Order: sequence, then C-alpha cells, then structure tokens
Amino acid sequence: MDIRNIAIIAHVDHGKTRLTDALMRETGMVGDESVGMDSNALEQERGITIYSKNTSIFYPSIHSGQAVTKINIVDTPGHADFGSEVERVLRSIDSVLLLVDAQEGPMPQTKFVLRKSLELGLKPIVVLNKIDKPAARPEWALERVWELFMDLGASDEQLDFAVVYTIAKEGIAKKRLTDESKNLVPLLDTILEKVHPAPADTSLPFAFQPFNLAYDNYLGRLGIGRVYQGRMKTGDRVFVKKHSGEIISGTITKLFTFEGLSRKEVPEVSAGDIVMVAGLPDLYIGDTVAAQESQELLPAIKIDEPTISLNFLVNNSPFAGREGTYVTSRQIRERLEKELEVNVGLRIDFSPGDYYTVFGRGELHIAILLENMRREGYELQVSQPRVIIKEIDGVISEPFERVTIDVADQFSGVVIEKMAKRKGQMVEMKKEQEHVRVIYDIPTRGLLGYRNEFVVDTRGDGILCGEFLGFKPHAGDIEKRDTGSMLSGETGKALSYALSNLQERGVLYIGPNVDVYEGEVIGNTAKGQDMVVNPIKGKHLTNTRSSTSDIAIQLTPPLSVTIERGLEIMAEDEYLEITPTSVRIRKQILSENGRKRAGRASS
Ligand SMILES: Nc1nc2c(ncn2[C@@H]2O[C@H](COP(=O)(O)OP(=O)(O)OP(=O)(O)O)[C@@H](O)[C@H]2O)c(=O)[nH]1
Ligand SMILES: [Mg+2]
Repeated sequence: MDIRNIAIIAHVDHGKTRLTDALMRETGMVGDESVGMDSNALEQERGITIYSKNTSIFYPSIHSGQAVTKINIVDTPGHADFGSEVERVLRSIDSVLLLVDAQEGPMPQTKFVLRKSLELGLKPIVVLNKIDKPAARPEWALERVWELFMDLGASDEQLDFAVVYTIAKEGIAKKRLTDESKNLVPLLDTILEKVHPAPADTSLPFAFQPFNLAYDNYLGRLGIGRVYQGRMKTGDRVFVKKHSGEIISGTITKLFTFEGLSRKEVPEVSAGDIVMVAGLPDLYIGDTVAAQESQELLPAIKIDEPTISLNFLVNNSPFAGREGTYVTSRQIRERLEKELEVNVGLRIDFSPGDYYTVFGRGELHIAILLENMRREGYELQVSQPRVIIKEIDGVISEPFERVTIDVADQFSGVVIEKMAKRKGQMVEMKKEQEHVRVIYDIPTRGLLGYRNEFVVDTRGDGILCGEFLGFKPHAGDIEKRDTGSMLSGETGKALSYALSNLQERGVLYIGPNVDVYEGEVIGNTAKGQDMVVNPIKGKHLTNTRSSTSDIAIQLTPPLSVTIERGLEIMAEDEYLEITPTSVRIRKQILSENGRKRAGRASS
C-alpha cells in the first residue's frame, strides 16, 4: 500500500490535536465524538498535548473501492518544554503540516519547529487554522509565515509551500479562502499531492529505528518507529545496534501497525510504515534494529540531556500515609523503574538508598511525572530542583536557555528588570504595535522559579517560551528569593480569625478549616525572612457583646500550591509533600528549635 508519513507541528494551542481528531473522523477511523488524541487524563485536564502520539488513517476510505493510501500522522506537543520530543519525531517522517493560528500568526514555538523541519530538508505544508475566529487575519498571518521561512533560510523549493485554510474545530479545509467547503478533503488531497510516498524497498535487509517508547505489562518494552527498508516477521532474529558500538541480538515477539487510535497486531511489517515492535528489552530511541549484524547504523536521534535534578523521598510529614495508597520507599522505587522504561531523557540514581536522585529536562518534565504518580495513589516528598553543573574542559558550566518573551508594553519594564537580575543577556528587542518581544539567553538556574512570577507580573497576559541552548560557563551568583516562608508553629485546624490577621503580612497558601502541622509552610511573607505564626488561634472570648465582625471575616482566596508552583516557590531547606489529594510545602526540619540547632551546628 502507498504510505505517507507526516507530523503536525505548531505553537501551543494552534489546533494540532483538533485537526488530527477531525482527520480521523473525516476518514471514519473513529466514530465517537468524545474519542480523541489527547487521551491521557492529565492532557484532558490541562487541555494540552504532553506526549506525541501517532495515528493512521486511510484515504479515500477503505470502503470506497478506490486505491487507498495510508497516512501515518504524528500529533506533537506544542508546549516549548517538549521541543526535543518534536525534534525526535521530525527525524522519522517525510513532511509536516505547519499549523498557524490565523489570528496570532507565527509564535516562538512555530519558529522552533519550522527551523528544525527546514534543517532536515522537509518541505512543509502550511495550514492556516482558526479562520473562523472573528479577529482572524489569514492574509496577514500568511505574510508573516513567508517572512519566517525567509528568515530561517528556506530553500526556493521550501519557500514554494502549499497553503490550506482550515477550521479544525469544524473539520473544514479550503485551498482558497473564498472556496466553499464542508469537509477536510482539500487538505487530504493536498497531502497526497505534496507528500512523497514513503520509500518502500523490501528487497533490502530490514532496518527499523524507534522514535518513541511504550511499555506493556505483558510485552515489556515497545519501540514505536519507522521501518526504513526490508520486511520483518514475528519470530525473526534481529540485532539492536547502538551508537555506542554495542550490539545486542534479540527476537521480535510481536508486531503492530496503527489504525486510528488502536494498534493492530500483524504478522509482518514492511518498509515505509510506522510500526510498533515488542521483544527487545534493551531497545532505546535512535537504536537501529537490523536483520544483519554488519548493517550500517541509521543516523542517531539526539536526546536532550537532563538539566535539573532533585531528590524523591518517602513522605515523613506528620500527615504521612493519610491520603496515599503507595507510600513506601520500595513502592516509589518500583514506580520510578517503570517510568524509566518509557520516559526519554529521565535518569535516576537509586544508589543513595534513603532517597533517589531524579534528573530531568526541566520543571515541567518532573512536575508531570509527579502529577501522574499522585493520580495513581502515590505519596512522597521531593527536594528543591537544582540545575546540573558540569565541568567541561576544565570550565564549570551550567545549562542555558534562550527565552522569547512577548508582553504588553506596560509590563516590559518589570520583565527586563527581573531578567537582568537573573543574569539574562538580552539578544534582541523588537516593538510590535502595543507589544514588545524580547529575547534573552539566560542560565536555567535564573529561570527556575520565574515563570510563576512572570504570570503575576504580566497579569497572565505575557508569553514566555524557552528553548535549551546547551551548557555554557557558569554565570555566577544569582540572588532570587525576596520572600520568606510563613510557617505554622502549631498542629491543628486553621481558623478564619487567625488567617484574617496573617493575610495582612503576606500571601497565604491555605484557607480556613484546613489541617496544618508544625513546620508546614502556609504562605509567604514580603519580608525576606521566615516567620513562625499561629494559624489555629481562635478569637479570645471576652465579655463585650460579640460584634458581627466575627462572622463576616473576609478572607482573600489563598494561592493554591500546585506541583509546578510548589517546585518554583519552595526554598532550599524545604520539601514539597505530594499526596493524591494535597500538595504542601514544609520545612525539612519541622520544629523551630530543631532548625535553630541545625543552623548553629552548620555555622
Ligand atoms: N475557533 C477555533 N478554535 C479552534 C480551532 N481549532 C482548534 N481550536 C481550539 O483551540 C484550542 C486548542 O486546540 P488543540 O487542538 O488542543 O491545540 P494543540 O495545537 O493540539 O495544542 P497543544 O497540543 O497543547 O500544543 C481548543 O480550545 C480548540 O477548540 C478552529 O479552527 N477554530
Ligand atoms: Mg495538541
């Protein structure tokens, strides 16, 4: 069968998943409206794609009686923190649909994914989506896209891109804005016209390379990737060839292809297709699975190295074990070992014993792991994330990122001031109408804890996108925290009366009637120092006829501590306690005397 392999790429929220869902529906691959690509619970809750996923559609439909083409589609995440995931996928497909919101135009992540695509020599199809929005300006957006291609040094052939206009939400595509259309046929036709059929030489020896991993309790590790040449049957012997030079032989136990969202077991796979293989426990992203030991390696797939680390430990707070099902060190270890099977870029050092050091690609990477664990019933605590410092050629180096910031004019001052304080080097600054776009190179260390502040500083209106630059010489001390922690000195139930007084002195993380313990961080204080307070104190009963003011206590809604926010705002001597129902920040040493003693011992 004729096969086309494409990925859908874009800035976050520009409509990739909606379009993929609509393509599946158009071709009859899914019937139910509620079934979609963002299948993970966390993705549904957040409304963003976290894991890239593949689907296959057949066009025209299998029942049409005509010659059918199989289109393998990879839906990628648009959030900048998952950029390296997109990069991996791009290596394994033949063309991309570059989606651009017709109102917003190209955004920082559009540039990132387009640059990677052009560098790989891909010839994108431009899809201007959301043309139904009242403020949509497709001509303007198309002009910006063209400029972006030019800026990124596109070849003449790449510049001569096809354009399709879509309303992904309604499953409509048009080649010209003035066309009448009720379906996605114009887009499907463009794909068949512009994307070349996947080379399908089955006479050569088998070669396969995974770009994604999956895990199955019965089958073990699964590799999802592309068959570059040849055929393979279940039961065949193969060689897993690694770029380190290592060669491991193995046997394929099961093979799958994709149909819509489901995988279909097949006896044989052949060149051109995107498939899933089972039976190779040592398989990793970028390895070459070959029929012959002497076969050449396929080019490596780059995997970003970890940039931050933190410790995972058993929860030992006074509330430990109240809310979680899996709480022991062994249970946490087993869960982390399972995670290593599929989580690309994650590393774990199990050797310390009483804690495990987890290395990840950023706060969000770690936060998603923690969020998944708590949903499964785990309870644990983690230390503050730190950046990974390395010595490269005798120079102490740390990870750097390039961040693009878009803010309304009035907020640019505070952003520029804070970036400078965090050792950001301005690379470029451009004014566009009432907006300012500033680009910085900044140590990841300076960015830790900033995103949350950024949202507050720009009243939720600014956009900040980062891209990993690599390790560079250490930028020196960064002084960041200008708030202190407000700590409970007591264990009990927080009361409105006490909280109403405390909210005068800082921002609270808890509301009334919440159980607190001694040493728990219940808020922050504008003054740089920690402050021990009593949140459980009730109003003294006096003889004076009580006023109505007691009932009418007005509390500002607390700033709820999520896992991501917690990782950002916690201090070095604190832990983030995570259970299925709560996220709390606490001092590592709970009693004030204990902390004083420890402070004296260390000074
Ligand atoms: N008005 C309008 N809204 C759309 C259209 N397509 C998608 N949306 C909306 O845009 C939002 C984001 O759509 P998604 O498909 O999740 O975007 P995405 O690009 O997959 O997002 P990430 O995977 O998180 O990067 C949703 O609320 C959609 O309903 C469209 O054609 N018109
Ligand atoms: Mg998506």
